[in-house]
Amino acid sequence: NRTVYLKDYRPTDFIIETVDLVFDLGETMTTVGSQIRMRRRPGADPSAPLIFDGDGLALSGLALDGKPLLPERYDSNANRLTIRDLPEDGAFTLTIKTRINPTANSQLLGLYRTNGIYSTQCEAEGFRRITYFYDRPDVLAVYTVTIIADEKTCPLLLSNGNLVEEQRLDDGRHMARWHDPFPKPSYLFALVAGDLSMIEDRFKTMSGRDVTLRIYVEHGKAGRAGYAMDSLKRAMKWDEERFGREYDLDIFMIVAVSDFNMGAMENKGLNIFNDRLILADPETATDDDYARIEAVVAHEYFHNWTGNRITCRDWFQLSLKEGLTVYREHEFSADERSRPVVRVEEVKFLRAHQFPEDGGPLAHPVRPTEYVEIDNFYTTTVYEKGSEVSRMIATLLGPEGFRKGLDLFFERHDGGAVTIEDYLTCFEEATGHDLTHFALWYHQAGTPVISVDSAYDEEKAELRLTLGQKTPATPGQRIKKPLHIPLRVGLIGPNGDDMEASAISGGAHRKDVLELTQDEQTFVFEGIGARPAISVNRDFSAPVRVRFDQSREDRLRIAGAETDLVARWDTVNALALEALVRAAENVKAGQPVTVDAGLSAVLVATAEDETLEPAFRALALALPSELDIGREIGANVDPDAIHTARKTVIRAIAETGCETFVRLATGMDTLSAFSPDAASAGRRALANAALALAAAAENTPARASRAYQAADNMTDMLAAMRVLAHQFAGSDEAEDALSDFRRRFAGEPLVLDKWFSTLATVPGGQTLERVASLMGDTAFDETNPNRVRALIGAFASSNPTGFNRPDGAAYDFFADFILTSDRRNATLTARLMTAMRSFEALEPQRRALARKAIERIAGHDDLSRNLRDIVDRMLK
Ligand code: BAL
Ligand code: ZN
Repeated sequence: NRTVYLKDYRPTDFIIETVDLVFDLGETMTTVGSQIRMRRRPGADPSAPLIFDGDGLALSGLALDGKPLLPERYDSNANRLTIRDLPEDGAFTLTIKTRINPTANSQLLGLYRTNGIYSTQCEAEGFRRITYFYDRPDVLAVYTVTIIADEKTCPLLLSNGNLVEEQRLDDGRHMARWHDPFPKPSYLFALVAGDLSMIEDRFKTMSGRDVTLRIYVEHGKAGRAGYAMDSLKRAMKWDEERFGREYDLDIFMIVAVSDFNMGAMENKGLNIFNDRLILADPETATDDDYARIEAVVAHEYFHNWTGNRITCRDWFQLSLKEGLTVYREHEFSADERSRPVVRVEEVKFLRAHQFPEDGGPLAHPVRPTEYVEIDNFYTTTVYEKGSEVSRMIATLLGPEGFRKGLDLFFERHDGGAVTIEDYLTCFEEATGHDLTHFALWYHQAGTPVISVDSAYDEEKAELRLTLGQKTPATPGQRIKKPLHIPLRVGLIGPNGDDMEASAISGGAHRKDVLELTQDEQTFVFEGIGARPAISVNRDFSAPVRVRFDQSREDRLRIAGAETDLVARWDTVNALALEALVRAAENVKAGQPVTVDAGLSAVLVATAEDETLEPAFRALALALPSELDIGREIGANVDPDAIHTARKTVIRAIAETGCETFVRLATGMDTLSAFSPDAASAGRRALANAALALAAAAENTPARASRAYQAADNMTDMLAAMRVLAHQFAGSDEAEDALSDFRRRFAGEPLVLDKWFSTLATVPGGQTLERVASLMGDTAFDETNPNRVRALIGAFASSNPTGFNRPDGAAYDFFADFILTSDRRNATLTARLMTAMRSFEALEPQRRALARKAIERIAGHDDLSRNLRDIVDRMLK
C-alpha cells in the first residue's frame, strides 16, 4: 500500500496547456482519444521522463507530434504511462488512445453507464480511469471535448463549458463538441450522455449577462426538479450579494443520476447530482429533503468560485475548497431559513458525526499530512470542522474583515491551485491580524475540551472566569498544544437580561468573544452588579466540548431566558442528556429510573412558548437519540440499557406534558396546503415531534395510525410511519402502515429508501432478520449506493440495539456484506465500514465480537485500498 505524504509535494515536470478529448461511446467498449498540448516546465530536469497516472486502463495508441511512438521510448501498464526522451524545451503534442468498458464499471468512478446513462465521477482520482493523465489538482488545462454516440439511445451529449458544435454522423450516430475556456484540473471534468428530460430557466447576473440554467432528470421526473431550480437561482443571487461572486459561463447545467457514490459533484458548468438531492415534490419528499436539496444545490454552485476558479494545490488542501464551501452553504441556509435553527442543526450534526470521528481511530487534522487513499478523506472533519474553522476566522475578524480577506483571496488566486496557507495569508494581509497561532486548527486533530470555573465577588462587582483547554491525544498526535479559540460568552442577569461588563481583562476579546490562547486563562469582568448565569460558547462559536459544573438554577435560567437560541437549545438538550445518561446508568445497575419534574417542566414550557418559532420548539422536543446518549457515556456502552432508559424517560416526560403534546400534535390538522418553506416545515416538525410524545403518553398506536392515514404529504406520512414502526413495532397498525407505504410507492425507489431506513432502524435484536430478508425485496438493489445506504448503512450506523445484538450476529452479517460489496464499489464500502469506528466504546462482550468481525475483514488479503486503509486504522 502506498502512502502519500504532504512533504513530498512537488510540481510536475511538464505543463499541460490544452486537452482535446474525443469519446466514441459504446456500452461495453468506449474509445477515448486524448490530444494533449504540453511543454517542459522551465527549470525542470531536462532528462526527466513524463509519468502519467492510470487506473485499470488499456492503451491502444500513442503518438508524439503525430508520429507513433516507438516502444523503446515508453513503458505502460494499467496504472502508469512513462515516456522518455521528450523534447528538452518547446511544446509538443501527445496523442493517447485508451479503451474502457463503462458498463462493467461498478466502482462508479471514472466513466460508467447505468440505466442507459453514461456519466462520470472524477473526483478525486477518477479521471485516470478514463485516460492516462496528470490526474492531480494542480495541473490546470483548457479542455475541448467531442462526444460521439448513437443518436437514438443518447440524444443528449453533455460536457463542461459551452456547446460549440453539433453534427449528425453516419450510422445513426451524432456528435457534440464542448469547449470550456476556464483552465481546470482533471477532477472537474464531466461527461453525460443518454436520454433525459429537462427543465430550463434563465438567470441575469449582476453585470447583466444572461445565463441559461438546465436541470436534466429521468423521463417522468421533470415535475420534481422545480425546487432545485428555484434553489439554484436563489444561490446565484445570494453569492452575488453576499460575496460579490458572479457566474462565468453562458450555461449552467445539473444532471440528476440514480447511481452515484456521493451527494453531488461540482464539475465546471455541469454539476452531476445524486437524484435524491434534486427530486422533490410534496408527495415524495420530506421537509428535510427540501432543505438538503436547497443546501447541496447551493454548495455545488458555490464551488464554482471556491474550488473551481480557485482550486487545491494537492489533496491535502481538500478543506480549502470543502470547508470553505460548507461554510458558505451554511451561511446561505441561515439567510434563507431561520439562522438559529439552522445553526442548531449544524451543531447536532457536528456532535453526531465529527466529534466521534475526531475522538476515534480515524481522527485526522482538517489538513492531513498523509493518506493511503484520498477517497477516505471526504470526511466530516475536512468538511464540517473545516467549515467551523472558517466560521471562527469570521468570528475573530468580524464580517467585514472576513469579506475583505475573501475578496483578496479571489483577486489574488483566481485561476490558481493553492494551499490553506495561501488562504490564511489573505486574511492576515487584508486585516492585519496574525493567524499564525490560529492556523493550528488545521494541523491538530481532536476536539478540545474547555473547562470553565467562575467566581463572583459581589463587593467588587467582579466576575472571574477561568477557562482551561485540553485536547485529547489522537492517532499519531500524542502531544497537543493550546489552540486559539474564540468563545462567545453571555452573562445573564437575575431578570433574564444580558449584562454588559464595563471592562474585560485577562486576554484578547472582541466584544463578547473571548480569545482563549493558553492552557488556562482567567478573564475578569468588571461592573457586574449581580451574580450572572454564564452562557459559554454562544452560537457554538467554537467546535469544542464545554465542561462547566454549573448550578441547576443557572442552567434553568439559561434554558428559560437565554436570548442566544443556540445556547438555549444547548442547555435544554444538555439537561435532557444528563437525565438520560443517569437513567441508563440506573438501568444498567438494576435500579429504578426516576425523572425529575424540572426537566419535564422545561421541555413542556419550551414546547408551549409561542414566542419561540415552531422549528426551534421541535428541536427541543426531539430528545437526544440513543446514539447521542451512547456517545455521551463514551465507554463501556450498553445499547440495550440506553434503549430502555430512553423509553422510560420519554414516557415520563410525555405523560407529564400529555395535554400539551396532544394539542400540538393535532395542530397539524389545521395546516393549510403544503408549502416547503422553512416556517411551514417548522410547524410540521413541531406537530410531528409532539405526535411522537403524545403517542408515547397514550401508549397506543391509534393516534399515529390516524395521522398516517390523514397525511397529505411525505413529511407527515413518514413521521407517523416512524412512530408506528419504532414505538409500536409489531402492532397491526405498524405493519398496516408499512405495507401500505411499500405498495403505494412501489415504483419510487427514492421513497422506498425511506421505507428501508425506517425498517432498518426498528430497535431490537429481531431487526437483523428483517434487514436480511429485505435484501431480497425486489426494490433492493445492492449495486445502487442509495439503496445500500438506506438499508445496510442505516442499520449499521443508526440502530444501536439492532446492530449491536449481544450475540454479534449483526456484525457478522455486516462483515459478509462488506466483503462482497468491496469488490463492487470500494468507495461506498469503505464509507459504510466507518459505521463501526466507535466499537471500542462498547461494553466488553460486544466490543470483542465487533473486533472479531473487523479482524475477519482485515484478514482478507484482497481488500480494496479504500477498505484496507479504514480497517487497518480501526484496528491499530
Ligand atoms: N467535491 C465533492 C462533492 C462536494 O463536496 O461538493
Ligand atoms: Zn463540496
